[in-house]
Amino acid sequence: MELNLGKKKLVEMYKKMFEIRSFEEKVFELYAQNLVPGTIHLYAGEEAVAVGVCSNLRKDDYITSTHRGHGHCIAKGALLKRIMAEILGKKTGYCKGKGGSMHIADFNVGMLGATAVVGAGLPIAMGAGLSITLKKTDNVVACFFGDGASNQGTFHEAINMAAVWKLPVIFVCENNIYAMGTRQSTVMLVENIAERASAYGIPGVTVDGNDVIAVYEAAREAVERARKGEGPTLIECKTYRRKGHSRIDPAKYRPAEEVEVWLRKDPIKRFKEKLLGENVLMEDEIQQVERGILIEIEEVVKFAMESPYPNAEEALEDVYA
Ligand SMILES: Cc1ncc(C[n+]2csc(CCOP(=O)(O)OP(=O)(O)O)c2C)c(N)n1
Ligand SMILES: [Mg+2]
Repeated sequence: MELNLGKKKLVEMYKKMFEIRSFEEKVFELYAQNLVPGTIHLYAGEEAVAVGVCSNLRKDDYITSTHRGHGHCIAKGALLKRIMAEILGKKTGYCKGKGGSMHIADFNVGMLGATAVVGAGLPIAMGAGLSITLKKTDNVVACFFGDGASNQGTFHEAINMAAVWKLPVIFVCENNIYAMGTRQSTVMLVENIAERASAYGIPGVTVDGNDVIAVYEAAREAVERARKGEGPTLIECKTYRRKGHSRIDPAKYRPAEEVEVWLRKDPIKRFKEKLLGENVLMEDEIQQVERGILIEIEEVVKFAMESPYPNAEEALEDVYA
């Protein structure tokens, strides 16, 4: 982890990571209080991936997301209040309270959408890449998906087509070792999913997905390559979710020693230690940043809690038929 990005950028990255973690902890708390209709898939533990990648993107670049999408939305600059309101099923949410946790999108910040269908983001990212190429702009698309999604046909189809047409897409595999309760090694003979890139003739790299700087560096190279019209890259980020797959899944299928090892590699703790160790930030500055975010999250919750639910008559509005 080399810290030569400048204090401003590093603080911004720490803030985003801490913001995602605090947001997710709050969502879990609200879920436990029965205030969240529908299900949730928390991103806690994987913050370095979304933040490392999105810190290389401009506002007019794009991302596609997954069922585990809150972190991607926040990293790309979507509004916390509207994400939280959507999760609580409120009218002020991104889908007017009718989509919930897995359907958040904000075209104003290039967030093309989360999707509950595993692997469905890959062809959408490929299509956005094609549109960029046809419009001849220098934008890029970052496409987040899991290890499980990399076994879907869409992974092959989208990456192959993006490779052949040299589309500006960064395929980011968040390898957290599990797809629900299915361990990667029981359904794949390759250890590193990035190896699959060679099948499409594009670069593939595996990085420590709990090291935000490592992710940032890998994404920087991939983004530069994509902006120059040299085509896509597959980045595999090895990471781990702190909680179970969804809701209150106790994740009993994960060995206790494994959980312990990964919790010790917590991306936020590691980044904080690095920032303090290299005197980029002092302890009191970090505390100030964290306090500010916790206050912000309280305001976000208040806004969402006080927002109204949609009326029953609105159920058929915004429906395409
Ligand atoms: C096409 C499809 N198949 C199955 C499911 C059920 N499902 C939801 S999440 C999930 C696991 C996804 O695993 P991965 O891609 O590794 O993402 P992670 O949850 O680990 O972030 C599955 C099988 C689904 N939503 N869509
Ligand atoms: Mg997974």
